[in-house]
Amino acid sequence: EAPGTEQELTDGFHLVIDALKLNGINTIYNVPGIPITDLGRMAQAAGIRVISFRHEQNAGYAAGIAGYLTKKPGVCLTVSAPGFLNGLTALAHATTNCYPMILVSGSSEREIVDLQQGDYEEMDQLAIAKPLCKAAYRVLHAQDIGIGFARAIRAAVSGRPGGVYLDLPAKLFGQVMNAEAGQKSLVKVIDAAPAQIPSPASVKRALDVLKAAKRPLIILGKGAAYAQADEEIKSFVEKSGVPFLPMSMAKGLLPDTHPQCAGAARSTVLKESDVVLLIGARLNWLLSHGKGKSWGEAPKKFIQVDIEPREMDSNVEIVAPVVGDIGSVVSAFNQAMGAGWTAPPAEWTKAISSKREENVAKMAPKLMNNKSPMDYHGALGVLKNVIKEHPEAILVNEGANTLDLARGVIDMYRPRKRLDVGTWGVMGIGMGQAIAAALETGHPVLAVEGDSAFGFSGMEVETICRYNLPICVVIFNNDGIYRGTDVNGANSDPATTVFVKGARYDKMMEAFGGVGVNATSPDELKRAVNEAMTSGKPTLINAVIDPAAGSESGRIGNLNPQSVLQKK
Ligand code: OXT
Ligand code: ADP
Ligand code: MG
Repeated sequence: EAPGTEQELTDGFHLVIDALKLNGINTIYNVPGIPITDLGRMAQAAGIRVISFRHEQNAGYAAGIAGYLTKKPGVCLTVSAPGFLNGLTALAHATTNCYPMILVSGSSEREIVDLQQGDYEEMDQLAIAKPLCKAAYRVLHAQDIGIGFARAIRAAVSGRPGGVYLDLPAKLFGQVMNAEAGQKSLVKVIDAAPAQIPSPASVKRALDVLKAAKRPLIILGKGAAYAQADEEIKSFVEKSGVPFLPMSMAKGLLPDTHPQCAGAARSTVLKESDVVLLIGARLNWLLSHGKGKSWGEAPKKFIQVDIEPREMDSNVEIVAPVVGDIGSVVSAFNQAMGAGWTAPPAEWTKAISSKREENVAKMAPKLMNNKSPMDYHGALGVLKNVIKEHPEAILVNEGANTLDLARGVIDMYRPRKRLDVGTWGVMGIGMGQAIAAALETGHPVLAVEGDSAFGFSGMEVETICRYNLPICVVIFNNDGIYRGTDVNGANSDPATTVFVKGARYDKMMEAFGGVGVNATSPDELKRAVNEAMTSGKPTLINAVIDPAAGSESGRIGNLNPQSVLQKK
């Protein structure tokens, strides 16, 4: 060939990287291996932030929460079969929680997989992923990489956000094509999540119902936090004068200390309200399906704002469904309310305030106790003040008692600062979510973890140290699941819910060069957390909690089936 006539070439590796960059995706959460090791290396060389984890599930939880925090799909990259399956739990979790995420997995040779001839890591991954996510695609030709990523991105973020699976067979990466044609084949997704404007009639119907209420309530869910319509929501809530109840991850959308916040009067407002406006919250188990004892006797009307039409009437009748994106809906509410809006009857708002003050006053002395070993309230009283002094910090939280009590005790002040177990109540989100939160926001992270909960992702403390992230992990170490006091009467094995007594999780952090502290009193805990928040050094504090302090399953013990035949 004469000089100058050879074509300029590109290949599957480079097209994948170019497709991500073209769409503003600048972070990949991954675990390397065949066939995607070089893809990670090349992506890093091309300026993408490639964060390598120790287990795909944690990389997946990181990607999911990155999607929640940024409204861009978080990308998790894994190897085939076992790596794919490890990531799949996180993909299903993202879908369940409405987080936009793309799981990209390498896969084996189609010809061999489909004939089931026993390829290296053989598995029909596309078929397995399909029922667990919003959409699943496979790309077989290099010239389709651009379209494949465009479809994946659009599917993840448009409508109700969720998880998308993208299958990339090993052979694809090495496929070569003309570089110019390759560039042309890429797609920059325009308006990936188009505004969904509510119909004026639905807006009017909703406001008419709300206006006629004597005891109205607004419930804000994590969909409202996801929407990033913070100012619109705040002015709507304030203009309406209606008390609001934040679901766990919606805490801080308006401060928990806001005069209209009914978080500390939860059972009262659920029972006594006559009209309930749900904004980005589903009537699932966390809200007792909108019926039964916790909702009281009196008839109730529900108004629901959601982007997903099929969410309406899922559990009870919705008298005023408003389908649209929360930003558009709430701004339509604000406009349609006009100037003549009257606040709900003072009798109602005063009743809530006094219940709230009563509950807060009841809790206050418990938070001041200086017991050693600590109980949950003594330790949480310290952490409540840490977040008060660092409202920009992100709180990651999992466990049973550790979760339920921290949710009630620690006030949040800003939107999207509380990240927890979500709709499934899943253990294991801790370190993945902490890592993504630190990377995506640049803010310090406080991860408050039950000792069992931490165990599901604990190896990622190495990742935290490797990337030198400003994460302070506080482990509420009560020697077990719910409590550390169970005894097995049948043989010498330990009881099923207890761990090694007096374990020192702080030593795990020290093994990788981070700061480890053993804290046995609220004072020691306070000193150690404050030090970590100012230094920004990776820190793990083993907070020694009284093994007898917790209760079975925290606040959801009622969900445990009971045997009528034998006592435990
Ligand atoms: O109004 P009333 O009077 O009712 O009072 C309420 C509020 O008004 C009031 N309140 C306040 N008072 C004063 N001041 C303030 N600021 C205030 N704020 C509120 O307090 C009460 C309670 O309020 P709350 O919390 O809002 O209301 P309530 O009634 O609790 O709300 C109901 C729910 C359902 C919305 C709420 O409880 C909730 O969100 N729950 C989520 C529960 C959850 O998801 N739990 C996690 C799962 S548990 C279990 O499954 C576990 N596993 C199994 C497992 C899992 N999950 N995953 C996997 C992959 N494998 C296995 C395991 C292994 S937990 C677990 C480990 C546990 O052990 P750890 O060592 O980790 O943890 P420890 O328990 O600490 O040992
Ligand atoms: P929580 O657990 O906080 O109650 P859920 O996860 O049950 O919240 O509900 C979130 C809801 O928000 C989902 O039904 C989802 O469809 C909806 N949602 C998510 N993003 C938006 C958005 N931008 N606009 C409207 N609804 C949204
Ligand atoms: Mg525990």
